[in-house]
Amino acid sequence: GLLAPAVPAGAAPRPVPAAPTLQQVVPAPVSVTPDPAVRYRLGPDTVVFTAGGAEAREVGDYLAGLLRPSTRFRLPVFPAPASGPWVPKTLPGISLVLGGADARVGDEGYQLDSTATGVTIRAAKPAGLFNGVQTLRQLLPASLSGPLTVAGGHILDYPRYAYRGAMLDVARHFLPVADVEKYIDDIALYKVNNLHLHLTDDQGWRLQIDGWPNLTAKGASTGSGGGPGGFYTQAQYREIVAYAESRHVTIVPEIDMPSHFGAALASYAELNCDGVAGPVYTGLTPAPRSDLCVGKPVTYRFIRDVLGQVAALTPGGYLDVGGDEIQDLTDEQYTAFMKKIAPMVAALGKKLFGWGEMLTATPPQGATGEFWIYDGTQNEVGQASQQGAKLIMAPCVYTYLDMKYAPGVPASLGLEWAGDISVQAAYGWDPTAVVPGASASNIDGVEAPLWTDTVRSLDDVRYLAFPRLPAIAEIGWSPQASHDWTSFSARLAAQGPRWTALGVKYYPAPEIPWP
Ligand code: TNX
Repeated sequence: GLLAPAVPAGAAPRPVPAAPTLQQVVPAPVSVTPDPAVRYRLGPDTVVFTAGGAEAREVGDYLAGLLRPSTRFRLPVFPAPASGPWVPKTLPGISLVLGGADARVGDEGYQLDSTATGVTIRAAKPAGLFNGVQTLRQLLPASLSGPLTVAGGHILDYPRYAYRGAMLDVARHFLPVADVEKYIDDIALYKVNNLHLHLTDDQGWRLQIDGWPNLTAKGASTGSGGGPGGFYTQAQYREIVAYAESRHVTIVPEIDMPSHFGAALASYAELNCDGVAGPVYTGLTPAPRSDLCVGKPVTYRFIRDVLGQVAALTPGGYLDVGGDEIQDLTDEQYTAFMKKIAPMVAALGKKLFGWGEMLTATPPQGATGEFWIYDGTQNEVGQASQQGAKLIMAPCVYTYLDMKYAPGVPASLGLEWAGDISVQAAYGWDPTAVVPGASASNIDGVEAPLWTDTVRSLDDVRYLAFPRLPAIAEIGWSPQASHDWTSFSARLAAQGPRWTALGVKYYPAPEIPWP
């Protein structure tokens, strides 16, 4: 007949995969205390209790929604009050409790107790509950089938850095909303809490701006390599922001200036110093015309309008104005430009964010610079941090996910200007040792950028990000004292089947002992 049996008659039964141990978590938790005498087994009667109001309830609904399709369990979500003498220490089932956690968990940490009767996650804030749920997911078998046991014991966990970021360049190659949302889910599994969207560049302008229709009519019409382009309407951008919020991820929007401004220049003749708009550039960086016209008043009217709309659409605290790779402007012009832009961002109630070069030009107090290149500016970046600038570490030689893994790998994807970056290289660095003279207390975190000059699809993004993104996520989350390649590579190996179950096609790096 047409319907072949799923398992051929006489085939050996599939081996039941071993349940993960309590230590098998990426990023490594701060402290893990296994109790081998007990374990919790999820079953058809398991209930999800949430205590702490609507925000705890949302995390409970999210968890149940993740588990229901494969387990076929009902997993009802019941609210329970956060405190009160009658609330048992551990409710039977999975309990997500806001309040009563160890003070060390802070805003994003959690504690997890796994016993014979259930798993309880406690946190001070909803983001902590959400992060605890990411840990719980990794403690369940990747396939979410077979016996669903969670190893017994106790975890106490909180991040080393408040900012763990991934950057996605949707300018060079546009990615539709659904793909961005999938990437948000991908990064949230590793407790990455910021998605930096590179929304504009020479090859494309990807956000609709009211009053400037050519930005999307022309500026979004193509991309790197001359593809079809695309853009987000403001409603779609809001949808991405809301989806990210539901995953406790903050969107950091970047409008790159004063260079990498070519798509805007191509869209409006008046923005060009010579009053002539050329075509949208579709080649590789650098583009022939990239710097905006610093001497024209319309430039600042345009920027004020754009930044105002982006700020209004974005609840997160950061507004990223790029500031990288100046082509023709003098240092004086660049500095004068940034001195005009910084107060605009402040007036919009946002924190100024930009690439490392920006810290050479702006008053460092209150500004955040993303360090990426060793071009001689790194000493100035270190000095700026001593004067109060905040740093995000994205050193290109370790964190640039668009670099190849090895010569010719992958064959038709990725660049090599910052070298090849193996998984071990992506894991082999410490944020405090990157920028000479950097003030350790002003390092806010790490980021893994993914430029899409050669990257065309979500599958491409995932093949480059996995397995390197979890390496950088661990550097951002886990205590430096736990940094250990042998431990990491073993824990990373256990993620492979998870990615397969989630439909993520990853690079099976030879240095990882995949199961
Ligand atoms: C450098 S990193 C760039 C990007 C390119 C990338 C390609 C940075 C701030 N600028 O414009 O896409 O190289 O790897």
